[in-house]
Amino acid sequence: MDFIKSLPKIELHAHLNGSLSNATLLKLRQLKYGDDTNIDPQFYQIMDANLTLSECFLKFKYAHDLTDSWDALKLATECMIQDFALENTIYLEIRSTPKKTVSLSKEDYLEAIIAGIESSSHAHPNTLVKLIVSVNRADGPTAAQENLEVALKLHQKYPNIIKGMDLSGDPLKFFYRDFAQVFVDARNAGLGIAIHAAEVNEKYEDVKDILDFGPDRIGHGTFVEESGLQNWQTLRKKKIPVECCLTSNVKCGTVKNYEDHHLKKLFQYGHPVAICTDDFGVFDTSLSQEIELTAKHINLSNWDLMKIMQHSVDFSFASDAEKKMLHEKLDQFKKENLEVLKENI
Ligand code: 6MZ
Repeated sequence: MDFIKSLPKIELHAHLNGSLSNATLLKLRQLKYGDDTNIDPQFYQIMDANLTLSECFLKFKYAHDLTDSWDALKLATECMIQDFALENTIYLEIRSTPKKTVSLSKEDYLEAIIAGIESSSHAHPNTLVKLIVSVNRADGPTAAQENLEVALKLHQKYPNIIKGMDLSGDPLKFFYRDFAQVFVDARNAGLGIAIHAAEVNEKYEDVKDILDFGPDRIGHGTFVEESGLQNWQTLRKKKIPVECCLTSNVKCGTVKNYEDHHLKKLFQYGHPVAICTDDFGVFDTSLSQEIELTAKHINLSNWDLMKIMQHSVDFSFASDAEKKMLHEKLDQFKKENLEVLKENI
């Protein structure tokens, strides 16, 4: 665990409103509701694995109520970054769905997160943070188009922060083709594309359409193989990296147990994978814990974990100069820990 604790980490798949610790929720409740600080963690956290994926989505409502103002969003972002920084995360991509609230436009919503990212760059200079603008499937194509427009506008203003677009939300809502043009336009404008794909064992036509488009990365990818040999071959041939979120999948019941997680097979095939938290607050986990669980249940060595971090840098949405800097940090760590790395190959 000491090795994992000190390993410089890369997080590529973390939703803001799913990544709030209990301490953050408390601060947010105080900000919105004053001294009414009664928190029942069960409103937000999934304590056991007996929920369906659709039930998991209800959990986010609790956070959305608390992050509906500029100050709250900035605070939530700062707290999330701090939590990752404390785990020695050297690179973090936050993703979030812009929402209109009583006091915020979608643009304000993203600006508040960016303010949190900017203020954190002083407090946590060792953690480089980027923002991916999400589209929630459940909100439909019109909202997706709005998110694209605001993402493109802010990408112009903050080209070093807004780096990508994501399709997430309940996978049973709408079809990928309903959003396809948004992602073509986002790609043409220079944004990286990360799309949740094959998170559930349904809608195989969606998986095909997503893989044919060829995002820079897919989220989960749990049922790519079940969705058809052709899809599996496309994933492998295009070498589309898969953001794997073990605890999320186990707690949402899409993967039976850690040992059976598809990361195992992908890794054995030499397919690019990243180890990610998804929603560390909701799933009561952390990036270190996810890395440890992967090592334990998938049987990966320290050397393998190191390699996953290095590959994650390669398919991150950082600039080339930033990737070089991140690789240098990992190389330095490697040099300093050569003995521990060798011991456990
Ligand atoms: C798909 C997910 C997700 O955007 O409000 N989200 N989408 N699969 C998952 N696996 C469990 N976990 C989170 O963060 C919360 C939103 O992220 C998406 C959902 O749309 C959720 O409402 P933001 O910051």
